[in-house]
Amino acid sequence: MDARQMKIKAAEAALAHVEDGMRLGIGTGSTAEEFVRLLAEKVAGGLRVEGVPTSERTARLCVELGVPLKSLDELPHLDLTIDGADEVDANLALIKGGGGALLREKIVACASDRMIVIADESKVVETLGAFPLPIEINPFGQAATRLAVEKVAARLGLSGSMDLRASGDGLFMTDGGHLILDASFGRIPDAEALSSELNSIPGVVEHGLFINIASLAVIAGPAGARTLQ
Ligand code: ABF
Repeated sequence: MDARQMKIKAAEAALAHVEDGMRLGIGTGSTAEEFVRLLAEKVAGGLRVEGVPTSERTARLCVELGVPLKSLDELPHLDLTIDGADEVDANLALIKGGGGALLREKIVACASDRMIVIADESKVVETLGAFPLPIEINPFGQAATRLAVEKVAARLGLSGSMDLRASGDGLFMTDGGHLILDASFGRIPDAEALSSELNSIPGVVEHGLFINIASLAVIAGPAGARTLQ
């Protein structure tokens, strides 16, 4: 089974949790896009769902494939969100944001009764942090925010490089008009402490640590899909 087939397997298993009439948060990334393709087939077959996309990119794909969309303001309470991740640990703590959509992903997931993560085995880790942690920051005062993040990291014994995410000739800009600082800590032994420290920095809009948000993860490997919960 190649990487794409594993993403499809995880997406198929998550689709089994989707029921007629559900209000769905729809994630971002290549695994979430496989889910959108499968969902679109079900919609064409008569399944009635309303989706809230977590990015402009996902919104475009849903429109193209005929998945009905609403805004989160129209549907502020969702039944289920299905989204990918960059890392998943055994407690369902996640690093997300490699695709740059972490703010909307977190808002949508937290507006949902349940969040199911879809991923392949390569995303499962013992300790979060090998994947650089995306930290979404306001462009105003970005140098001061970076210093504040460095101080927090040092206090928690974390070290590593921090790079503003680039795109083409310039800086990557999120759907919300913010920048992303990718923090390569290597290991984040206490993700909960880091999360709450980052939340206390005014220039940090949001960060990619998702703790106590996911309720289930469907992990696909060469031998099939398993769940973590
Ligand atoms: C989104 O897409 C992100 O939070 C995560 O960064 C990424 C995972 O992408 P993929 O499924 O392409 O690996 O879910």
